Amino acid sequence: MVAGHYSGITTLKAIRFSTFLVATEHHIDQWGSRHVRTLIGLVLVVLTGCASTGPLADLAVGPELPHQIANHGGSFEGHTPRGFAGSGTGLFAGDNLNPNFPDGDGVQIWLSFQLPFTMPVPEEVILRSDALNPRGTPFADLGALLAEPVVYDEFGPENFDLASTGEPVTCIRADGNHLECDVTDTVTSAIRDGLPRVQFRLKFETVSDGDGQPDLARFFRNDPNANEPGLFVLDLQ
Ligand SMILES: [Ca+2]
Repeated sequence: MVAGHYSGITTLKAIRFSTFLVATEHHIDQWGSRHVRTLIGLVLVVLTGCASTGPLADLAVGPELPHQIANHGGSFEGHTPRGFAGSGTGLFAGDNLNPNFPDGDGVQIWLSFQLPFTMPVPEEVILRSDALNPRGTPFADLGALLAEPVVYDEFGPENFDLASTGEPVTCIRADGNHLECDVTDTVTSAIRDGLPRVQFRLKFETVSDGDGQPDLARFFRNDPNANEPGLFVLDLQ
């Protein structure tokens, strides 16, 4: 009886503590502090040292592979021009976004993915979308669509010329609505380093073809100006 009662209290405390950790993770992610994440990860490992199951163990071990992570959506993402400060919600890459857009300038997409506290390091990570809806002929006129790693705490107009943190990879248009980019190096490095998120900027090799007409890779389900989680996923194998 005593042991069962004690076990019940322990389980309740574990659930409350795990809830606290999830809430703490949210705040830590706002700060982007890998050191605090690492410290909490160590605390989780110690606390789960005597237990192989339960909420703490789940948090400490993280998700199993294969695993998918949807894009963050909301205020962490959108598009910016390439030549001047500005931003919008829709996920567009290409040129001549609208008639008022300066001819010869383009736009680029910003994506953010939240990483678990900890997880196994995958062998392959593909950035994938099945929501590609081109306007004009961007893939014929603007070269390859590139995904390059970036790091930012807040998305906004001032991000437009942020330096990338690594080499870009070439994305492949698998078929009509599908896009794939092999981002294994960026994501596995981030998981090994305990980073809270990975972020990418998608842009074409050529800013504009200069014809004054829109050539855009747009990613949406129903509304071109809406962004939502799941328009892109990280596919970890
Ligand atoms: Ca054009």
